[in-house]
Amino acid sequence: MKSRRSFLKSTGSGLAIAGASLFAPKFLYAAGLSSGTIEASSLETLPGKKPLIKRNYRPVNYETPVEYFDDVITPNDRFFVRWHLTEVPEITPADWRLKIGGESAEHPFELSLEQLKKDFPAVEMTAVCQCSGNRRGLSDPHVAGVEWGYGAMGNARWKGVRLKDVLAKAGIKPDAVEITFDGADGPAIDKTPDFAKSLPLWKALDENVLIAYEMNGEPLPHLNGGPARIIVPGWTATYWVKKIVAINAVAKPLQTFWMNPAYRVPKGMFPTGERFTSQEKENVPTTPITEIVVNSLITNIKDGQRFHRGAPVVVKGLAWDAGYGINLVEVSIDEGKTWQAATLGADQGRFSFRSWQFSFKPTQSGKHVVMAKASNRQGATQTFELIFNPAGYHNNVVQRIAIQVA
Ligand SMILES: Nc1nc2c(c(=O)[nH]1)N[C@H]1C(S)=C(S)[C@@H](COP(=O)(O)O)O[C@H]1N2
Ligand SMILES: [Mo]
Repeated sequence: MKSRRSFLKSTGSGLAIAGASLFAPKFLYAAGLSSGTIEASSLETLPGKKPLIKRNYRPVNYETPVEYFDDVITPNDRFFVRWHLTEVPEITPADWRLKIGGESAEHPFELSLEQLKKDFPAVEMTAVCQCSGNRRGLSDPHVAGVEWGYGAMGNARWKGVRLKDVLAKAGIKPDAVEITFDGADGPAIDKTPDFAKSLPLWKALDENVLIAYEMNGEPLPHLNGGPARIIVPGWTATYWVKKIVAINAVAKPLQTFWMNPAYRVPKGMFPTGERFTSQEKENVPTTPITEIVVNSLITNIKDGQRFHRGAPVVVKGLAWDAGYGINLVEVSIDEGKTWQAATLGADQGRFSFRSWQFSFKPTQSGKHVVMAKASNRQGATQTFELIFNPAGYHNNVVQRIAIQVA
């Protein structure tokens, strides 16, 4: 069923050890290295992709350069790639099977891609897929894990079927607490545990959670999880299991490395509307990461860029949150002393990136610090100081870009 002839295996010189850093939860105190480390990585082209910023080759971890975010939709060939394990089998659509079962399923069954498309209504939605560790490389002090810059995220139009429709066919027993997800990827020579995740039952039954087989109108690309993946709009990408091959309804909380200790944040550190309580324990100080925090990115200007006095400077960017809806983006051109509202672009759905734009005419020469800050309908906004946590998650620190006016 799975061809092991993936390009990952055929190239021999992998040096990076998959997930090794995840087993060393000590902090690497190297303050001051942040931005240098981010820029030191090289651009490389993976099959089917435009050049992306390489963070690791084995497993494949490549991020999207900021310049590629000039559109609200991130094209498939520019979309970041993140795998925890080195063995990522290519599965042809004809060979792919999805098993639905588990001790809390009444009628376990199996689906081909054709059946999935034929037996359940298709749904399409635009949603941001953002790695929990996006911007981890900017953490100060440094933390262990892939040193992502700003591009471990993307926004695509996903087409698939509702997970809840598929689960209904299997018949969920009243004792079910979680739905578990297993991808076809696996450990090779390294000791990284198999990637398996779960969602609380109530979240798995949310009408926005899909088993997706298309991305931006094309079959889901191999590196982004084809033939099919889970999408969980509003929650960080750790739950968006790629190359999904097994979905189980279970009566006990899933205990895998990827549920605990990985992908957790200290309890109470971040405001969260949606909590994953079956994975919480009274004597454990952490809780699973869930919703994406409010964030924004300036996409068209860079530190040190030069502009002419009296000529308009146009600042463009993106803003997003967990699906409550971005309702305000403010820009400051005086290091945060005063703020003005940017113009928001068209609303492409509450889980999508929202574009924004702001223009001004600098009247004085010298350095101008440009900052952007998004807020959502709940009144949540970005932070000015890093909320430090050992895994470097949820970095939504307001950017500061210094331009030169002459
Ligand atoms: N099967 C499988 N699914 C997975 C992962 C993985 O390692 N294996 N990584 C997850 C994480 S942490 C992220 S950030 C996203 C990345 O999705 P992308 O490669 O399409 O950008 O996939 C998620 N789904
Ligand atoms: Mo991730």
